[in-house]
Amino acid sequence: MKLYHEVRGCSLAVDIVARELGIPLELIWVDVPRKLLPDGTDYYKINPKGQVPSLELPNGEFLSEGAVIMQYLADMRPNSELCATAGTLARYRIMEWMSFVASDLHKGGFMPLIKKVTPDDYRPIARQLVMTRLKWLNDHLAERDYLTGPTFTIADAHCYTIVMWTEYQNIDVSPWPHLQAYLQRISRRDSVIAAKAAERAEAERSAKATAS
Ligand SMILES: N[C@@H](CCC(=O)N[C@@H](CS)C(=O)NCC(=O)O)C(=O)O
Repeated sequence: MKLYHEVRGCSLAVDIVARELGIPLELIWVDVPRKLLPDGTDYYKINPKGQVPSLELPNGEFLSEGAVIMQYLADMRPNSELCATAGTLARYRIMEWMSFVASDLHKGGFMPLIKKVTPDDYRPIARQLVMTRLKWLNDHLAERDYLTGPTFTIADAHCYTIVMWTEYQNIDVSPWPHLQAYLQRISRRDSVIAAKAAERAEAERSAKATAS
C-alpha cells in the first residue's frame, strides 16, 4: 500500500502506526502546497481535499483522514495491542481521543498558528487555546503512561505527532512534566525513530533538489 505523506505533516502518525504493526507502506512524498506528486500528477486526483494522509488500498481505492487510516491499519492486525477491538468501549475511548486530537488539537489548536493567513490578533488566542489543551493533557497523563492506560495505542501515535508541533511553534513543554515525559517516552520507540528518520531523509533530499 502507498501512504501519501508530507514532511512535518500529520501523516507521520500513520507511518508510525504502520511501522508499529509491521505493515510495509511505500511512502509517496506530496508537495502539499502545490498539490503535486513527485511525478507531477495532480494530487487532487488522489485526494480531492488536497490533504495528507491518504492511503492507497490494495483494491486501488484511496482512504483519507488519519484517524480512520490508523484504525484501518490496526484492524489488519487484530491481535496487536495498538488498538482495541471494534465495538468495545475501549475502542470508543481510542476514537474519543483521536477525535479530540484531530479537531481540537490539530485543526482548532495548532492550525491557526501554522497558517500564514491567520489574523495577527487571533494568534495569541489560538496559542492560549493550545496551551490550555496541553495543560489538560498533562493533567490526564499524571496518572497514566499513555492516553488510555498503560499501553501505547494509535491514539498516542496521533497525539504525539500533533503535540510535537510545539517544537515548530516554539512552545516550551517543560511547564508540563507529565506531557514532556510522555513525548520523550514515545520518541524512544523504534517506530518513531524510523519514521522521523524517513522524514529527515526526504527533507534533506528535497532541500538538495531545491538548491541544485
Ligand atoms: N482531517 C484531516 C486533516 C489532514 C490535514 O489537514 N493535513 C494537512 C497536513 S498536516 C494538509 O494536508 N493540509 C493541506 C491543506 O489543507 O490544504 C486528517 O485528520 O487527516
